[in-house]
Amino acid sequence: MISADAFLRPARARGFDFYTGVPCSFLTPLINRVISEPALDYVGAASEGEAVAIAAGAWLAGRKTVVMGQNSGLGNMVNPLTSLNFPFRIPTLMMITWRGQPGLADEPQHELMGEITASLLALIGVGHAAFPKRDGDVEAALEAAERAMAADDLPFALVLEKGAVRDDGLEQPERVPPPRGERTELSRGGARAARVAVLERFLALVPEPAAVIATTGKSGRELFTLADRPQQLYQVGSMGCAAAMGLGVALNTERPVVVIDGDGALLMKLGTLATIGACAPRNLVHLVLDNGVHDSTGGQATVSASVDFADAALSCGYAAGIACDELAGFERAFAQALAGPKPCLVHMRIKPGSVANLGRPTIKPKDVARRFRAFLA
Ligand SMILES: Cc1ncc(C[n+]2csc(CCOP(=O)(O)OP(=O)(O)O)c2C)c(N)n1
Repeated sequence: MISADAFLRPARARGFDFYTGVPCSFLTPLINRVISEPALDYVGAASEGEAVAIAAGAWLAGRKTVVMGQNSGLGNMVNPLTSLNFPFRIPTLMMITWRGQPGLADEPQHELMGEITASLLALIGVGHAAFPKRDGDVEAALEAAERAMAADDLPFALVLEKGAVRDDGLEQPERVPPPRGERTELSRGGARAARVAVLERFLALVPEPAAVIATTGKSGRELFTLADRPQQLYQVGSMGCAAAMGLGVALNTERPVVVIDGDGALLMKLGTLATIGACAPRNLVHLVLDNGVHDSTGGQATVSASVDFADAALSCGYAAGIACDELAGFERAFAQALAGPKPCLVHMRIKPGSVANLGRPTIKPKDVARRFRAFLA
């Protein structure tokens, strides 16, 4: 057994000072120490997959990151680990607990994941090793993890057994909810615009220094086709993770950050609204292009017709929420979002459909990530 500081201090000396994750009782001593230590940043995520995406954003903005979670939450991480970190080659150190370790008496829900934790990590291409059990082993464990991440630019996991770290208590500030943000209603109920027309207006209005993250599917493909720029990142996979990545970026840059989301994608990870509301980055604009369907996969309806994303964002702590439709409404809404209090969500209702023979980003995700990172540096 080691103390949390015996690990966290040398990790910090190596630059690992951005932590995000979801608690597990095996992780309690480490997470509590991270939260209690003012020199370390910690973002409590709504899900472990969200944490992976937040960390990816923080890495793009130059941080060395650690994702913490239960092996049960490894299931939640599989999507971003395989379709975000892998194609974009984004490393992060992971601390994964080993509930259900064979031979350990544990709850039935951990039995299967306990058996397959190591093989699942291997299967998805995440290198892993045991979390150090003695103070004297910490440096070597960190060195090996850093070497592995430098070799393949991929995440590396340290797997924590029960009782690996001593509990030293928790000091955390009380969360004071912000006053409710302001709603602006700009919807006129007129003809809905096509996504590509909105993106054209977006490109005309977005300030040069702003970093832009586009959700998976046709949003990113249309944006790329209209204008490929180094400050744009197209999330080719990891559906629902654009906002979490945007949060990770926004918390670590002074630049404006704009996330272009889809209704289907946002509904997939709605919890991220609450994480963004709680972290309250003052530079984040969350633009939701709501066509009411999964347009990229053939137009199957989402449930967004009964969802007011501006109200949802305000209920989750955003400083502003704007509802709009029509191109003129979008222009006003986006200008207000850029100039006004943030985080701000702009809910723009659009019509389904895309352009014929739409292309895909021809630049590789790995290069998109490095170009974007250089832009932010
Ligand atoms: C986890 C996951 N599930 C499903 C898909 C397949 N998929 C790709 S884009 C898409 C639709 C996204 O819908 P929305 O966010 O509303 O954007 P739109 O296509 O309408 O622009 C789906 C279901 C995926 N890429 N990843």
